Amino acid sequence: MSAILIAVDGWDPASWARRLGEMLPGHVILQTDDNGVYGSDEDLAGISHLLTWKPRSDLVAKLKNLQVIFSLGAGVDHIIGLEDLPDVPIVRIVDPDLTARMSEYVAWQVLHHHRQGSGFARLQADRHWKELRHPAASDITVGMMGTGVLGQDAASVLRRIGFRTIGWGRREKQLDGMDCFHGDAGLDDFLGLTDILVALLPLTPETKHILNAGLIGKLKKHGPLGGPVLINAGRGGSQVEADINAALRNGMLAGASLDVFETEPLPPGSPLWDAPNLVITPHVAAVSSPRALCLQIAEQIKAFEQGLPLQNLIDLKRGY
Ligand code: NDP
Ligand code: OXD
Repeated sequence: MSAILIAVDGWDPASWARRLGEMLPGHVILQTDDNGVYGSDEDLAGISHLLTWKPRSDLVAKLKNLQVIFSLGAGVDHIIGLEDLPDVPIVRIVDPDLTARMSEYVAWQVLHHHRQGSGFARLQADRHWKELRHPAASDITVGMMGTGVLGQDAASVLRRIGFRTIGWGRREKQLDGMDCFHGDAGLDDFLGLTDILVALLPLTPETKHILNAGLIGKLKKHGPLGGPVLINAGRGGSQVEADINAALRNGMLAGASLDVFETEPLPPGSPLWDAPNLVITPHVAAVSSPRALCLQIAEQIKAFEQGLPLQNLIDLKRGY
């Protein structure tokens, strides 16, 4: 019989354990206790399936019979860096509920900058009735950095509103409705056309610190928003926060929205908290319904146990 361990940091695993127990009768389900402890070494040695979000770095080495790892998020950087990672399949979340929520976040932030959300909030605080003008959406090019599951869906929502979209990825790709660029060779051309940059990249050695002053300096300078805007909902490790803070203060960026940070929670002393025209959200862009995600994982576990192939596997060599 399979034994499942739910090992998470910063969430209560109890509702996940209850739901999975209902969906997978007959399975042993262990979870992190209030002190973040998972179980005895003997219990851990019996675990076949690990469901995890930011596990302790020494955990997987104790799972001597592990057969599969499920990331409880779309990203897997919290797993890839673990010590003694065994050679087992790693599955990530690809789920319509998560995807829809990310597209909502991207549309919300793009529209916030397009329709001068911060400017109107300031005017309201001053009880000042004043019209601020905005360009047509069709005059603005949103550059999707990352044209995977999330980048493609968000781009289609933005196009429906009227924005022009272009994309940049690792590999050459053709997508309906957007010109695509790829690799180092395509990056500068992509940036030079981009008014609003939306980063939806996984964190890998190649994407670490990619959102830095050099990159910001290559975004389109004299666009309809008076300067480029950066939105990052991928991973905080892809950004250089000191550079983004400086760019917002010296006008290289007209605005930004960050959902992810180099250190989470963002430390109270970070200068980003009061950087001009920056929207900060606490890694909530696509917080998904545990019900939807548990159902999907339970289906995958059942399929795996019947010898059927797993879906949404990550490629360890590419790192995502
Ligand atoms: P996918 O794997 O479907 O897409 C990743 C995209 O990034 C692909 O287009 C890929 O290129 C591109 N990419 C990866 N490495 C590079 C590189 N070195 N250079 C250029 N492009 C690169 O992932 P998802 O769209 O599902 O998710 C993206 C990320 O969003 C997740 O990894 C996670 O970090 C983050 N996320 C954040 C959430 C939040 O709440 N803030 C919620 C969910 C996810 P190619 O197409 O060529 O493979
Ligand atoms: C994810 C996330 O990867 O929430 O799903 O960041």
